[in-house]
Amino acid sequence: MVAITAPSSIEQIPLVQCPRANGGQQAGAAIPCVDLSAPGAAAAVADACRSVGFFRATNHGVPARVVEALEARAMAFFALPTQEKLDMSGAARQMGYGSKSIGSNGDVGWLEYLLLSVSANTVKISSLPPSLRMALEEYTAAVREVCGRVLELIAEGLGVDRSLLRAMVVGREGSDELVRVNHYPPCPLPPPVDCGVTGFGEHTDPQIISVLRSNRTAGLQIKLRDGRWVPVPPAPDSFFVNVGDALQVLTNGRFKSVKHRVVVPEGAQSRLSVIYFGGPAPSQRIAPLPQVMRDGEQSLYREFTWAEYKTAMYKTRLADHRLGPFELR
Ligand code: GA4
Repeated sequence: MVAITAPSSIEQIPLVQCPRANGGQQAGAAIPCVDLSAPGAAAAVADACRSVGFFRATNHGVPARVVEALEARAMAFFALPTQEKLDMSGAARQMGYGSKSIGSNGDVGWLEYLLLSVSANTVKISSLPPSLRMALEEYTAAVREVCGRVLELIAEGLGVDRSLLRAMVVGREGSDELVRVNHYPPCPLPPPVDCGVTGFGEHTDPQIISVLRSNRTAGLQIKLRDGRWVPVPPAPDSFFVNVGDALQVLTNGRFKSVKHRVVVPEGAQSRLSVIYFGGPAPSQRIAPLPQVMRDGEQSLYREFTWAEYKTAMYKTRLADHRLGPFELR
């Protein structure tokens, strides 16, 4: 018999209890799916953002070759020796290549990643391999359009001016757009794994919306309103959209930012996900949109700017309730 010891680095990675009850098929049913090109898309998007804060988007218009090119370049990058990855990605605050450590307040996960500022479609890290940089730029340009389309549909579904939300992110000078490429190597524990290994701990995204795409490997879970964690079955041809904290405030709590996490699946596959985070410009005031408020309705939040929220966010841990200090009542 061979004794298997977990590599020492994983001792620092918290183990998360995997939900067992909800199988893939059944869980998938809890996740709304919206055809972005269908006539009723605005109502369906608004409904999904209200009930779950998360949905799967099909008919998004992003060519498969753009997605596949990025996936191939990113996998090639992650296969490089660690020092090369570090050397290529620079060391700006919290940006660039990272491994196991998320943020700067002690969060850890079983992953390595690239976190890049992509505003105005310039990937801000010039030393990345040119082929990866180009693939990222092409991908970002396409997914930014998905973000724009979803923000238009959300606005329409909320009954506010169609371009109001889109204009905060897409094509807006100084908007704060990030792309994160997460690579989760195969599970470090031999099967059967009773207790899942945390890939990315539970959190909400701070931005307006996030648009995620992953390869065929499972792992993403979302927390439903009733408190159940459900796995999100992989759908490599679709994008998943998350409501972020800023959209929760802009809608005065009508839409809720969704808690999500990644639990590394058992087996030998590695998971690759790419997330575009649509954030506004630092000076953008984040407060409920006057057009969504009913007569006499009070704001649930004290007003803040995106710059203030980011400063507060960098002082928190992943699982913290970042909107807490901004809540009134
Ligand atoms: C969560 C969503 C995005 O991945 C991210 C993360 C950011 C980071 O990696 O630097 C944060 C996290 C995220 C929120 C709290 C802070 C900041 C890590 C962390 C512990 C890029 C983002 O915008 O907020």
